Amino acid sequence: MAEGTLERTLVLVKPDGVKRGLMGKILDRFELKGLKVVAVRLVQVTPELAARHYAEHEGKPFYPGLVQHITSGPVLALALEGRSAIAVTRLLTGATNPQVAAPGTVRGDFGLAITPNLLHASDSPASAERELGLYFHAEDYLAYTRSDEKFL
Ligand code: FUP
Repeated sequence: MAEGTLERTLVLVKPDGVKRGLMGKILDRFELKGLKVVAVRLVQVTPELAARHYAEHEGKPFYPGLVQHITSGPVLALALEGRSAIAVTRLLTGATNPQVAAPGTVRGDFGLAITPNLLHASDSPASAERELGLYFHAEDYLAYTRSDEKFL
């Protein structure tokens, strides 16, 4: 297995995760895996930002509910960095429908419903770059060394 390219990805803990008090538990999964938190913001997503974020889903039956949910309270936006960070973060997130998401994943362990499915995670390098740009500016990213970095 290759060591994996160093990547940066976006995770959003959605309003259901924030309101259920699961921010810490969710962040813990990613931190324990070895991903480095390089930027954080608590954001009230506006309908305009939601439309940009979910542009690829516009017109789908679940789109109005998706926008309603993501704008229904604060989201915790996280920029995570690490080897193969995009794929690793998706793996830890679990399948879109929490009812069939594998145990051990965030959705598999904490959810039952598909629209309030706890979090969003970018699904490709192109999505990660686009989506990070919706929530963070270049100056928001902080560089530092984790004490366990030589093992990661
Ligand atoms: P994911 O990448 O796993 O977040 O899932 P998708 O990009 O396919 O879908 C984005 C969001 O749309 C999901 F997080 C939840 C919502 N959705 C529904 O509410 N109903 C569906 O049938 C599919 C997706």
